Amino acid sequence: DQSGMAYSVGTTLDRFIKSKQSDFPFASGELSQLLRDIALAAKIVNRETNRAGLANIGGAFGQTNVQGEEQQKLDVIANIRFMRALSKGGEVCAIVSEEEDSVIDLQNGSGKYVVAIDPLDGSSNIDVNISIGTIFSIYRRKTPVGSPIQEEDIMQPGKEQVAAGYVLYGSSTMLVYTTGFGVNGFTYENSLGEFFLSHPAIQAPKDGKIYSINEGSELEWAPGVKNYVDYCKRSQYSARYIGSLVADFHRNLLKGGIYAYPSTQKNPNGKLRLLYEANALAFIAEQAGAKATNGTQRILDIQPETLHQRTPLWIGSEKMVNEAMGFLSKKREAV
Ligand code: P6P
Repeated sequence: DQSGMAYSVGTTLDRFIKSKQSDFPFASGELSQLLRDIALAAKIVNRETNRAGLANIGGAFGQTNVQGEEQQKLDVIANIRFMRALSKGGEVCAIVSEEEDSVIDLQNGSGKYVVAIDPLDGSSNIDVNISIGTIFSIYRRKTPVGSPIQEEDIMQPGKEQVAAGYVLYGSSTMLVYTTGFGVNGFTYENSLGEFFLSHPAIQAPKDGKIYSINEGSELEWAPGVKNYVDYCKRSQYSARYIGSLVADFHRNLLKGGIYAYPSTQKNPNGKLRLLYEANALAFIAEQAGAKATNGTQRILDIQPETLHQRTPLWIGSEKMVNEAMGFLSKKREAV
């Protein structure tokens, strides 16, 4: 934080956002409001997530949903909630969502911001009560406010992000975000309905002993990937792979570690999406002193070509990502 002022743990998200507005000398408070809108949607999705287990037997408790419809999938609900929060707020002109085939143009003549979002990643984990997450990126539109949305407003490289964050719906629900002045984590207190600053100025350990990769795909890996994973085993690292990107990323950010989703035969460009998964986490990683590449290039430098394009992702502690790149570039063979 430029003012160098330490923030007392326990301040609320609202107070924190307001206090940080001074980071943007020309801020008119729209980004602050947008962050509040996202936090509100996160609170609602958190409540729906907590109820998900019961919803499936909702009938037994007489809790059919208000429309009396068949219980929608939680990722559909999350998408509706975030889209509603983002369109109601008034600061957003366009949305790219994992759940929407094309760009949602809000026809909002005063909206300055474009949001790319994965409303609920890892939704296959919901039914088995594993942590899941929301991932979001915020950009300023390139073309004049009020003019029609153009491709250049949407296809921006990750380094153009104004803000990025994730919500982790886990043993406790956390909101972690950056506006380019460091990374701060907030923990949700259900009984008060508030996020409180719990992890100020997060800095990722430069090295770590945790590697996260789906070893079930080992036979599909390029040799460099196999050589790196063998190196992890010889180094007696711990394998931790939850199958939920936000949960794996968050643990590695705090404890030190690397998450890798390389290209495989099934997913030659990797599985994760550039616009609303890799870019947001890469911005956060770099702001926390960590690193994110696609195996050869910095994630934030990648010029997007298509809305839902996938990218291989190597993200986490700087030293671990650099070591992995050494194996991928064959500078280091398996010893
Ligand atoms: P695999 C969840 O579907 C997800 O997008 C990430 O959250 C997770 O890390 C990854 O895919 C798991 O994919 O192929 O290892 O099951």
